[in-house]
Amino acid sequence: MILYRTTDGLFVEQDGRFYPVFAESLDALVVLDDLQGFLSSVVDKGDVVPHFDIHKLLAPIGSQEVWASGVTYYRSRSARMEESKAAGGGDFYDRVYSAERPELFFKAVAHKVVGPNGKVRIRRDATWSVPEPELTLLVNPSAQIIGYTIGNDMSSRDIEGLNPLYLPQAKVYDQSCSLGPGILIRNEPLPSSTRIRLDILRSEASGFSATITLEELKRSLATLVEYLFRDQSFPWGCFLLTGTGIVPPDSFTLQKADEIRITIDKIGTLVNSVA
Ligand code: DO4
Ligand code: MG
Repeated sequence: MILYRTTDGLFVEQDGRFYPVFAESLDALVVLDDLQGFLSSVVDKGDVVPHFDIHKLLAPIGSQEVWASGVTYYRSRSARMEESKAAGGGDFYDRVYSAERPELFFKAVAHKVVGPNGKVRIRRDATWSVPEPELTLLVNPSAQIIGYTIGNDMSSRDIEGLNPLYLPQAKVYDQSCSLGPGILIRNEPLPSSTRIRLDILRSEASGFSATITLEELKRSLATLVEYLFRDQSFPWGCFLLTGTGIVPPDSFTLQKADEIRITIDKIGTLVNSVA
């Protein structure tokens, strides 16, 4: 079942049919003890809407904080070691890749998040920017993973490469995060064969495409969530991006009007363009 937030309210989709969800907000759903059970009962009632307008989709977020994990794939470790080598920062990425404690950082709250078909931004003071396509967890206040969506952790590689301490500036700015199109609500884990695909389309055909599977994710999702909830509470739950395994070659930087398409099996495709 996929939960969507739209300008007309919340809807759940199963087998291509859409059902209205009469809840006050996404927050009210995330705090339920059994969201999957609740949405199944909505579907069972059979109140199908005749037409679902995808142009009305909003980012599937309410009062949740958005956090992100870093260097959870070998490709992210290698790319970052290279970009920060000149500044003497390369060693940090290798050390965090092998350490027991994962890298976790604050990414966004709702007003910095862009929804499906919205525009993500390149920082005005950045010269080298990339999207980071990441499986994103919806975690309830009791630290249970209750859903999965697609996240784009927009990043300014030149700023992070100057000094790892600049990471919050490289990663956190208006429209630096995108989520959607909906949330796959599911209590069971996703199979490790789940594919994440990134396509960057550019009119002059010099875009980029790559695919990776969750098999290459170094850490378990449960461990990432356990560290995030250590000494920290989330009354409305939270989103956790799980890191990128796809980094375009060093010669690539995003440009205005590029279209970014991120597809994850069973969840869908998140499409954004660059403002
Ligand atoms: O260490 C910097 C951030 C890493 C990150 O965002 C990622 O690996 O996805
Ligand atoms: Mg990332």
